[in-house]
This record gives sequence, C-alpha cells and structure tokens, in this order.
Amino acid sequence: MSSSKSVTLPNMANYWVPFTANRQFKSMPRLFKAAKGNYFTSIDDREILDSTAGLWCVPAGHGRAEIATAVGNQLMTLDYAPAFQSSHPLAFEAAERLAEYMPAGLDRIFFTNSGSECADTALKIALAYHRVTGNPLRNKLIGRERGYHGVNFGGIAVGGIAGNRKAFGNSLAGVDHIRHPLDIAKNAFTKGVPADGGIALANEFEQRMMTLHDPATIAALIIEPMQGSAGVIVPPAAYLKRLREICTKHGILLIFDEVITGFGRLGTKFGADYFDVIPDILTCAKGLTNGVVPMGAVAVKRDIYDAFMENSAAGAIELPHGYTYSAIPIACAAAIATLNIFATEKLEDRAATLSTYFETAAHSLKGLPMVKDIRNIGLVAGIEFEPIAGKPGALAFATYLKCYEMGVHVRFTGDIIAISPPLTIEKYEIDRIFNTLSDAIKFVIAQGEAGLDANSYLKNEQAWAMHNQQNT
Ligand code: PXG
Repeated sequence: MSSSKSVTLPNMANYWVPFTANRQFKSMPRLFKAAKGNYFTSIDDREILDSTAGLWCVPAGHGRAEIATAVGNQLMTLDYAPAFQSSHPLAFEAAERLAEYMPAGLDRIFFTNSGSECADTALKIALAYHRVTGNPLRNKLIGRERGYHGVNFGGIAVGGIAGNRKAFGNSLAGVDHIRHPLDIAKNAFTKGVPADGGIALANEFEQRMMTLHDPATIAALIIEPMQGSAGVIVPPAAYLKRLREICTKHGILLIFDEVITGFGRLGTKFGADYFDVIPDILTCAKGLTNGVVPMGAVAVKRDIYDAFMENSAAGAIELPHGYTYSAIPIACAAAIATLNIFATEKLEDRAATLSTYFETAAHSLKGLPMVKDIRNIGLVAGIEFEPIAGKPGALAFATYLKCYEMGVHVRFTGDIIAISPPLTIEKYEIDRIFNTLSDAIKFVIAQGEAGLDANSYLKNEQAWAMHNQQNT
C-alpha cells in the first residue's frame, strides 16, 4: 500500500521506551504530536479519542490553558528554589490547597514527583513513625496480590504483580501480601461494587497475617482502594471498612495508594470518600497536576506529623527524605491550577453523574466472544478476556492496536482492557469508545490466528506511510 502523505519519523534508536515492547513498537510506532480536550492528534494527523486520560493522569482533559498559563508564568518568575533548608511560598499554598481537598484529617503533605516515589515515601514514613514513637520492631510491610505501587524497590516489594518483580532480585525483607479481592467465579459481570464476601476476605488479613506475624511487628498495610493497573479490581462492599477496623485494632498504619483513584476517578474526590474509609496515609500523583508536570503527594494524618515534630531532637531533621524536585515551583503552580479547575467544574460530580451511563455502555459488551468479565466503578471499566493458551495478553494487545487504528486509544494489561477517560468525556464519546471496542473485539476474533498477530494492524494508509518510511 502506498500513500501520498509524508510523515517524518524521529530517529528511534536512542530512546528506550518504558513498559513497552520496544522492538514491536519501533517497527510500527504510535506517536502523538498534539492533544486538546479528549483527543490526541497522531503523528499521521489522525484524531484519536483518549479513552484512558493519558495514563489515567489527565482528568480535566488535554491542553488546559489555565494550567499552561500558570506554569508558564511561574517559569518566568521563579523557576527553581532549593527544596532542602529553603523553599518558596507556592509550596505552602499548594500543600494548603491539597489539604483542603483531602479527606478530613489528612492535612500534612509531603511532595514527591511520581506515584512510585509516593509509595516509597509512604512506606518510609510508616517505618520511621513507629521508630520515632518508640516501636522500632514494628517494621514489616504488608501489600496485596496484584497491587501496583509503582516501580521503585519499596513499591515493587509491596506490589503484587509478578512480572514487575521477578527480574529484579531479592526485593525487601519483611514483606508479606494479602489476597486480592477479585472473584470472577462468583462476581463476573457485577455492575459496580460486588455485594458479598467483603468482611470474610478482610478477616482473612487478621487470621492469616496475625498468625504468620506478630501483629505488633507490622508497620503498615498498603493497598489501592480500587486496583487499577492489575486490571480494574473493585473491592466488595464492607471490605475496606473492615480492613480499617483491623488496622486500628492492631496499631497498623493503613496506607491508601490513590494514584489512580484520586481526583474524581470514582465520582468522588478520593477512593477514601467513595468507600467512606479514612486511611492514616494517602498517596496521590497523576491527576494532581492533570498530568502536565510530574508531581506526587503523600498526605498524612496530623498526629503522624506531630509525632515526628514532638519526638525528634531539637534542631534535628525529623525525616531524612526528599527530592531535588519536591514541590518544584512549576509543579505547585500546575497543582493549584488543577485544583481550581476541579473546584470550578466539579469534575468529581460530573464523573458521578456520568457513571451510570458509562456502566451501561461498558456492560453492553457482555456476550461478545471471549469476554469473560466486565467490571466498573465511577469512570473506570475493565473488560477481561478468556486466556488463550500460550498467548497471554495477545487478544488484548491486538484489540488495543485495532482500536488505535479505528481512532480510539485504550489501555491493555495482560488479558484485560482498561477504560478510564478524562472526566470531561461526553456521552456520545462514551458510545464511541465502547462501540469501537465492540467492533475491534469482533474483528480481531473473526481473523483467527492472524487477528492475534500485532503485525496485522496499523494498516490504514497513513500508518503505512510511516511504516514504509521507516523501512526504506
Ligand atoms: N501507584 C498506583 C496505584 C499507580 O497506579 C503508581 C503508583 C506509580 O506512579 P508513577 O507516577 O511512578 O508511574 C501507579 C501508576 C496503567 C498504568 O495503564 C498505571 C500506572 C502507570 C502507568 C500505566 O494501568 N500507574
């Protein structure tokens, strides 16, 4: 196939693309050159509907002038101030604004640059808190199977996605995991939160972990309220509340990793608000700056912060931790501008209002071949395929490629497609996402073996122009 359109591709040799099959990607790249609202423009000039809010990080839609202006002005006013032993007023303002947005009580804020740094920061704060309050033997960390807490050593230790751990050696000592709450045999195609089993599953934490470990040695339990990366795992009713009770009873800090569930994704500010459960430490990133500048935040209960202040020697650095770019001025400017957008546009409420429509659209895929389960909450949906022997993830990857060809960007993880649009999405766009997904699934399956071959995709005219150019 030839094309009259010429597309200039960059030299792709040097950039090692993260979490990507580099050889496949570089043979047929998917490159964006612009974005506005709920759409990307691809390098071959096609409009691609963003059904994933970037990587879950653009809740207010792309190209927000308010954020761009705030960041641009900030750059020309104060580009950088040393983050240790000095600071700048906007850091304090950003912390104050974020504290107001947080669930009650979580009003002391430590800034990082990513969700991964947040996870490691939260774990370190938990360990140091017990030490500073005279309980240094409370030093075990509990995570959850299929949990994702980023890619740094602490995060992968408590995380529970095998593929993200096994290449990287021995991990941290003193870490254990509880079971994840996905039960497809019982709950397949549940709309929203599964009704049953939550208390029993949470009680298992107490029964198994307390038997294996003296509860007085456990520093913290870290979980995502809704497990995003591992494929949209919605917890059953009452589960998180019961986990909260157990943690409180045994003096274990409860950490919610809200990197995905924060900023309106579930139709509330945070997952903590949705499930009415307040953790001791809450981490967020992504939507905090609408994806524009890297920034994460760890919010802790005031008495945790106070414990460090009250129990550290006068003049001592209470927490020897931080980053060169903690609360960098442009990140603070972006966060404040994003919080202003949320306050004005009530994006959480918008997500809540749209969630029923979104749920119906997502579940309309029930009955398609190979679709094993559909899960949803707020503006998130996961569509899980039956596994194909010897070809893990191939069907979801092919579906993703076909959707891209058809002008919709979706995400895939293993055998699961995840949809998490900007909260600015419109109903007709929700229709388009799920209609495209339906057509793509039908198409891929109808092709049989060839349908699972990634090289079968991106065969529209413009994409071939890119491909041809690269191979000449
Ligand atoms: N915690 C959670 C719960 C996350 O979802 C991180 C920590 C790490 O954040 P950083 O900023 O270090 O990447 C995440 C990130 C996907 C996807 O498609 C999810 C994430 C990142 C990229 C892709 O599921 N989650």
